[in-house]
Amino acid sequence: MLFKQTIVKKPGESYLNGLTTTNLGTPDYEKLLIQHEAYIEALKKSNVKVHELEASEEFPDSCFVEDTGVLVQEFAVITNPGADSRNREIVEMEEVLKKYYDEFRYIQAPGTLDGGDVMQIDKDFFIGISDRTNEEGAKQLKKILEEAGYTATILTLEEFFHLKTGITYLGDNSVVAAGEFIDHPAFTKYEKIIVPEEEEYTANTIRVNDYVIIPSGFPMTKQKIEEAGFKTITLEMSEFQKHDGGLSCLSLRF
Ligand code: CIR
Repeated sequence: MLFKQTIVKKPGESYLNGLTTTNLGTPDYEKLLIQHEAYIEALKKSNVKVHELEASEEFPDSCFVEDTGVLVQEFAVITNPGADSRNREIVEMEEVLKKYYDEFRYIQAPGTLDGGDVMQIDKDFFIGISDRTNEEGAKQLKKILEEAGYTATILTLEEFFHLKTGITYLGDNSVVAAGEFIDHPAFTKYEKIIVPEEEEYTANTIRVNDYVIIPSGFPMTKQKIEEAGFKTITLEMSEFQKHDGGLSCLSLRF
């Protein structure tokens, strides 16, 4: 997938008090910043520009910028994030996106939607209903996308936090899939790199131009991705994993 631009946001110290469903312990702030810097370097190596936003202490989870927007060529969709403490992260992001987009669409209450629940495969979108994205939000996005000539399939998540926690599109008709998505009817037509249960965290990877960026510590999946012909960059993600964050969550890519 050809991307030219990305937006990322530095985590603030309040990150330590952010939302999590894991029991992996409290993140180490110094390590977190080092991991975030390495993420930015990996994006630059993948030949995209990186627009870096300053940390904001009032929004502990705001480094996970992906949840605030869904970007297509024609317009930016400003989401309505499902977690109360995160909802107003969209105010800053809309301002930032005005530098790149003239046309905007909006997910509106009672609809809620997190960008992490949206995956694009060329002209086709998949939207997950999760703890964060409700049916109304998913339907609003589907309508917005279909009006612009895309297709959109809505599916209900059983297990994963966000849709893209469990599946990534790599390009060339291939997905990396874990858990409930391995045999899911919505994805039968794609070639699948199957993630074993003990490596589930690596189902959230990102393809950025010539590279697939993957988290470190998951050798079986890394090998499968490389055997399928993709070049990889491996990043330490432990401090983001502690708060349910993965590689895709940390940037908007367009
Ligand atoms: C949250 O609970 O919202 C954050 N701690 C993690 C968000 C991860 N975002 C994503 O998967 N797109």
